[in-house]
Amino acid sequence: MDNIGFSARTISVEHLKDLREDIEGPRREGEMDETFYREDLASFRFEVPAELPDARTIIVVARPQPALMVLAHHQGRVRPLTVPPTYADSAEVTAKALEALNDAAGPGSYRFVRAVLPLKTLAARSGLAMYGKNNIAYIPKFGSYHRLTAFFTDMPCEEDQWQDREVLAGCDSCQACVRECPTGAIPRERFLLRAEKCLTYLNEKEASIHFPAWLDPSAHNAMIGCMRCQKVCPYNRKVLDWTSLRGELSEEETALLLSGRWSGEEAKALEEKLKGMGLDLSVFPRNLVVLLEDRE
Ligand code: B12
Ligand code: SF4
Ligand code: SF4
Repeated sequence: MDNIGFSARTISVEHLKDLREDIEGPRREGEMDETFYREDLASFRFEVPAELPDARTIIVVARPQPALMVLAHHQGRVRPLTVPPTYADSAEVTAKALEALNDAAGPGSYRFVRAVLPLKTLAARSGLAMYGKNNIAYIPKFGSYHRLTAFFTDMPCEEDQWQDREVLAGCDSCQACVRECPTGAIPRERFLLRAEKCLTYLNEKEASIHFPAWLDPSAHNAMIGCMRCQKVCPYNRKVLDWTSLRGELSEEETALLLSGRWSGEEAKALEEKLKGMGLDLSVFPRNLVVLLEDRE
């Protein structure tokens, strides 16, 4: 898989209970916001999938991915908008990973079923990635610019790579992400992110839900998500300029996106255009409004 740009590691399904404990332990200790847990973590499935009852191995895969740039024409100006790595091409990465796994295993010899599991934990527990203090997973050479995915397979687990989670060596003397985070989501006093404060959590919510009053509008810096703790990180120095320009939005298209009225023929055409850029209309919620209009 290395030859086509993927990195992969394997863990035995025996560790599903340990993986669950990595998530449930901090929850039991009261370190996790319950609403966040219900919304984002309760859907993990820490069991062998019904469609592959003889699964023996979990394969976790990382594929380097650039940040994206979209040029939005708005009120006579061209505004470059960043879409962080991993918000695009998710189906393509999964399909390519599956193809590569099938090729590596020999067509038809083993089955692969997508795993609904905590991917950073899997990557860190297999040694594929290390945690940054910002709780993001880093791989060699590409830092945090990569997409993770995982599969169950009936392939025997010849190498169970389960291990202790590791932190990047430079974090102790750095802490730049702690200082840069606009919402105080990266705590000094503990490792686990305060996910419920993270700008990404706040701006991935539905358009009808208002941003909390304490959030400074100038915190917004990307079309979706937030790039601050990744941009400031020295482990991303080599990938910071790795950006893929995906196209432009006309004044009319930007206005339609901002209006939030995403039905009818025009919206359909915009949806198709975004799809062509590898993006999805559903990933452009209300922070676009704050980003374009509050900072004129
Ligand atoms: C829920 C979720 C979120 C939530 C919560 C994030 C979080 N840190 O938990 C929100 C909405 C805030 C979010 C934000 C982002 N996300 Co997100 N998210 C997820 C999701 C669905 C689950 C993550 C998860 O399991 N969280 C639960 C917590 C408990 O797990 P954890 O973060 O790994 O925490 C562990 C560490 O704290 C560790 N730990 C605790 N103490 C200690 C002590 C030591 C010494 C060590 C070493 C470790 C350690 O143990 C914890 C549990 O194992 C995954 C997809 C998936 N299926 O996994 C994507 C995913 C993790 N997200 C991703 C991305 C890209 C992001 C953003 C970068 C998006 C952006 N802004 O551009 C931000 C990053 C924010 C951040 N600083 O973490 C990518 C990760 C890419 C990467 N390189 O890491 C994923 C894998 C999606 C994907 N397929 O690409 N996300
Ligand atoms: S910015 Fe510094 S402290 Fe934060 S993850 Fe990167 S190296 Fe670690
Ligand atoms: S993504 Fe933004 S808000 Fe979330 S932890 Fe990183 S810097 Fe803070």
